[in-house]
Amino acid sequence: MSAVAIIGVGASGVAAALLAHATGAKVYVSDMRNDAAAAAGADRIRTAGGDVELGRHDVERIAHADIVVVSPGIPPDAPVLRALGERGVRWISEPEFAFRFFQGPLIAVTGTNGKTTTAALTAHLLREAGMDVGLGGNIGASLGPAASELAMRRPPPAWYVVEMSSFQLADIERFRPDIGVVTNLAPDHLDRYPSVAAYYADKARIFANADERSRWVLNGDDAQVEALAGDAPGARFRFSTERSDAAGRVENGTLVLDVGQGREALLPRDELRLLGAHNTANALAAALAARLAGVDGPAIARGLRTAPPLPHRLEPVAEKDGVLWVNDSKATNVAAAVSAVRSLSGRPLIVLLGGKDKGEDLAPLADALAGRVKLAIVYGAAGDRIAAALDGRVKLQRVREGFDAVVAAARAAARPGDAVLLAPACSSFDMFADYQERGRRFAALVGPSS
Ligand code: UMA
Repeated sequence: MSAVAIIGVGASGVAAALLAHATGAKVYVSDMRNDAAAAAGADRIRTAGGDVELGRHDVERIAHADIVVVSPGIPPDAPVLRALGERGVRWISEPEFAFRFFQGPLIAVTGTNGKTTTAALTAHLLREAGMDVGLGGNIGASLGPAASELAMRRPPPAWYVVEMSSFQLADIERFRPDIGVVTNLAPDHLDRYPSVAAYYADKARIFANADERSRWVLNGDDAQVEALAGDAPGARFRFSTERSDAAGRVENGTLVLDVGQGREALLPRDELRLLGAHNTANALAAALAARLAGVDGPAIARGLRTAPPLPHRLEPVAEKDGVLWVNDSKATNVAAAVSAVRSLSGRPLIVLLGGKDKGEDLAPLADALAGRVKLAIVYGAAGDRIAAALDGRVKLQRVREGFDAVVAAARAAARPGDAVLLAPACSSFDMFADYQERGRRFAALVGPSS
């Protein structure tokens, strides 16, 4: 019987433990935490017959396992990984472990922004064509499970669609998508990575096991994505909102595909329910992935017409007294906040910015906001640094109280015809458990449409 050691008792750890147990392995899971959430995860594993230890990692025991599976939230400089590294022990990420048990073709989606929208939309398009799809990975619990849970599905789905973060790609060995999608690249996670190059190097792992049968859906408007792909083998299909030679493109306002079997017009861009140019790019990426997976043009067009915006992603939450309130709590980096601001350029805009500082260069934010926004309300741990970056370029209000006061300040400043956009450019961890809690609080404070 093989022994599998799993580090972390979150969504990844529990799913990997249940999968390992189902495959007949002896399971040992450990987590530094010892709170109620950890205990709930531990209970699920123990009920299935696995062994769990909370509050410490038994490095000796982990080092003796045949396979070590690590949760993505554990940074490579965590003491437990440093100790294992010093002993020459190798570990793999949870989706790598799951992949070893997948029984069907895989679409993997990575990139800095738009991963979740593109992955969810791809799954929606495949389902529109009647295919059974397993959607999961880094997508977040409300939209899909960890990859290991997908690996346990019986019968297996016709296609697996898995969102992959850089943290998960870092520790793959054999993980090989049949269709790999890279949405875009921009600086992010600099609180974990020593440099942007190190972050991109983990993203590039999606190409690690590429071969001649691989098919890549790549952002043709992003030179960094092209550079990331390098000379990886496989066929390339580019999507672009600007180029007329791309396999997925916009022609006179219509989304068009050409994957080598002739030109297929899908639908006018205006008929997408998703706002913004970046969502046109996401829609083209998903359409290409679905086309390559065998979905025909009419089914893709139908699916694109019906796909609703996902929660916390440029999600209009209310129109009240003539003011449109938009929740883009998922805009946790500068590039995403900039896209959000550009997408709402039709109305005078009040933008809410702040949260935990991830150390990004804020100059592009100042450039994008200058001349475009009526007021920037800045708050939270990053508030002072954002205020300094925007000073003199944008009308500013600094709120030092909690998040409720931020929304109250926006309400006081907004006039009929304005839009208020929560696009914080930061993670939420200074005030909230995650971006979803921040988005929910925003929507609750705004209240229903009048
Ligand atoms: N821990 C230890 N020892 C340590 C350090 C941490 O035991 O030294 C423990 C922590 O106490 C915690 C666990 O390790 O219990 C780490 O769990 P985790 O943070 O990896 O969280 P999971 O619940 O497994 O969720 C992860 C993803 N989270 C992160 O990558 C931070 C989820 O993505 C994903 O949905 C899930 O796996 C299933 O695949 C969320 C996310 O925010 C949505 N992702 C980031 C993003 O998109 O920006 C990367």
